[in-house]
Amino acid sequence: MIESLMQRLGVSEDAYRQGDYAVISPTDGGELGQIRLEGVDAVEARVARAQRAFEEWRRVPAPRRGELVRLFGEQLRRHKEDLGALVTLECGKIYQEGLGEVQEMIDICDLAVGQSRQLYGLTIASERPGHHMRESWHPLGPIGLITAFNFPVAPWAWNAALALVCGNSLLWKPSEKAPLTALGCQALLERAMAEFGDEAPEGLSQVILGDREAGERLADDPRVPLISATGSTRMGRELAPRVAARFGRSILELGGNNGMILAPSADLDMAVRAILFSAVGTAGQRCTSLRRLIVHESIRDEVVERVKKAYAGVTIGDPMEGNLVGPLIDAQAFEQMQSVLDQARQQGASVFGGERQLADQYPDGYYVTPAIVEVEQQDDLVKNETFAPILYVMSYRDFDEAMTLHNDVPQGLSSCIFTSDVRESEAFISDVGSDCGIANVNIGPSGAEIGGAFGGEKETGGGRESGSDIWKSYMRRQTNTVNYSRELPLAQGIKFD
Ligand code: UN1
Repeated sequence: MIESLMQRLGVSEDAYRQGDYAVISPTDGGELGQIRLEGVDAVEARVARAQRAFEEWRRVPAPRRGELVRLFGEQLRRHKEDLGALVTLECGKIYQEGLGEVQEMIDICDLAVGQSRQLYGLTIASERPGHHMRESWHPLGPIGLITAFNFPVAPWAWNAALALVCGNSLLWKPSEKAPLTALGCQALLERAMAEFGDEAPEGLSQVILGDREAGERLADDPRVPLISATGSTRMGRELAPRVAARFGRSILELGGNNGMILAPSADLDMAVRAILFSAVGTAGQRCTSLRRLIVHESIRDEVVERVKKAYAGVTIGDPMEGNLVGPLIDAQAFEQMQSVLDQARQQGASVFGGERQLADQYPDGYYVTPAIVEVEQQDDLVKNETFAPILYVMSYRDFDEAMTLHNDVPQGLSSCIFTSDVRESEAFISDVGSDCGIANVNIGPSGAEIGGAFGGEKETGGGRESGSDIWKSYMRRQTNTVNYSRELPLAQGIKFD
């Protein structure tokens, strides 16, 4: 299967059959290919190429740059099933979600094409006669993109599509756990470049298959003005100071610990469906996965019972075969989940689910039953993000208590409330409500559309990607003052003669 997928995507066999680093599928632990990991010298050479490509690409008019992204979007439409299946094979998310991820790529391409004609600046009133002031936006440089295994292609595309129309070149370091999807995306982009013609310079987009050292080399390079990274809070804590030390900018999309406040007035049918998708979808390996359910004490028992019933109907197995839950990424993720569940039991929490499944059929595939952990209080275990399907359940008495519990975690990515009380829903998204980058009403915390800004506060890193005015992050702002008079008045009325 892998051969035919890679062939249709346009990746040559050499790229994934000749190396000493094995790429493993989490579905059954089988080997998908072997790649060569590049060292720091190769990164150095790639940055130099990216710099040259940037110097040419920034001269191409922005709407023409948009045309390249349009062609890329067409390639993605044509190969949605192939790339979606590759995401499933390499990362284990179910095929429907693999397709969904490619759809996010297509959507951001559409947005970026429109944006390419709207890289608007401002005109500003000058205090001096015969003067014009304006603000304009210019391309930034080679952009470094670091992505994670769980969403191996969409976050790259959110950054890449906008960065390209903004006139930048790209250096992409994908997760070592998901290099093949990166090669697939690169091959499709290269096809779009070939169709686009000579204006797209060689080296406009490059993939760096490397380990942590390669990532650090990229982060340290002063020719790369912006690093946009998705991953764990631990990774961000190491990366951000390196980039800051050379005054580079970073966009960080790190861990989440996403909560739902479930009020007594909520439509429980809707809430249970939302809980199921957001806690169990992608086997709990989305940064937006629902991890904390803060439910009103009066409905707690009913809700827990209904959620358990919904969990019992979830099919676990081969992610290509119409199941709802695929495997965890690897043995380490499984062990981490088990260790957290053991600690919860030791602390007296009640644990439902969490067992390994299908071990006979897939000795090297780590399938689990999603877990529900009822806790009395929000302790350190709950405050930590465990990248696995564990849903903590806590109850609250009044709205203020729910809000306090909700915000009392170090992360601040996504959040939601289910309620029919407009006072509660408005308070939740008010200045004193959720402290997260994303706050939803009667919708779960995951599955965001690309039109909004995506990212969060506190340990989530503060970065934003995707829609809204995020394109500005990939450009440099310039303030221009033009004197069209025959005098030279100074600002602030200063006399200097
Ligand atoms: C991620 O898990 O890193 O909102 C990204 C969502 C998706 C993106 C998740 N659109 O769940």
